[in-house]
Amino acid sequence: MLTLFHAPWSRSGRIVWLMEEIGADYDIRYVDIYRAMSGTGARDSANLHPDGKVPALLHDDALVTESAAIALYLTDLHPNANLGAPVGSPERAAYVTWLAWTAGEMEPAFWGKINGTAETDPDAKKRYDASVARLLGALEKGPYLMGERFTAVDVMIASALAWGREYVPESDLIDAYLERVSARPANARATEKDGTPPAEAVAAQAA
Ligand SMILES: N[C@@H](CCC(=O)N[C@@H](CS)C(=O)NCC(=O)O)C(=O)O
Repeated sequence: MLTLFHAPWSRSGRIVWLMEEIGADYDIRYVDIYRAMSGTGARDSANLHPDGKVPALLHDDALVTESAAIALYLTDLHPNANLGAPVGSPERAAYVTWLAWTAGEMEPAFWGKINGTAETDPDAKKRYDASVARLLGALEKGPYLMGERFTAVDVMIASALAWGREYVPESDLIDAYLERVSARPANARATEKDGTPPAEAVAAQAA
């Protein structure tokens, strides 16, 4: 049994999208979180994440947190969905590298742009420029970040780009890429589930 701890319009939306791409059988547990940018919301005692964040994924009794780890876990769990790269496959090295890069390089680089340090700190600027160059380099080959095949790397990166489009330079390549991936039916289903929790889910959680 897979249960996703999810807060609308947050980083857990990417995991809803991934679940829909996989066609996984899963439940969403809608929880509240503290939202630093608006100063709203609060930690929810129903959320099993050790830091009160989302996403968190419960697989039977096993808890996985960190978006990149969850993406790897889910694509390994569902190899037939062909959204990852199994151990031993030629694409495995690139796949785990991209996933770790999203968390270890891309997110910190983009935050540097959002909070302004990329304008004042040469190291933050170097990191930001390198991240943008890596993205554009991959998209020049395209049509997806790992080439011909759409993978969980696209879910991770496209969701971040769509959220923070204004912090990445104007680029027809990026715009066309976002258009291509957001036209996917799984993306539309995820958007529907992401927003307002269905009334039945709220009632079930309150019970
Ligand atoms: N590195 C984590 C970051 C998770 C994260 O910061 N999530 C935000 C929502 S976008 C959150 O839950 N914030 C609540 C808080 O900071 O208390 C991941 O990628 O999963």
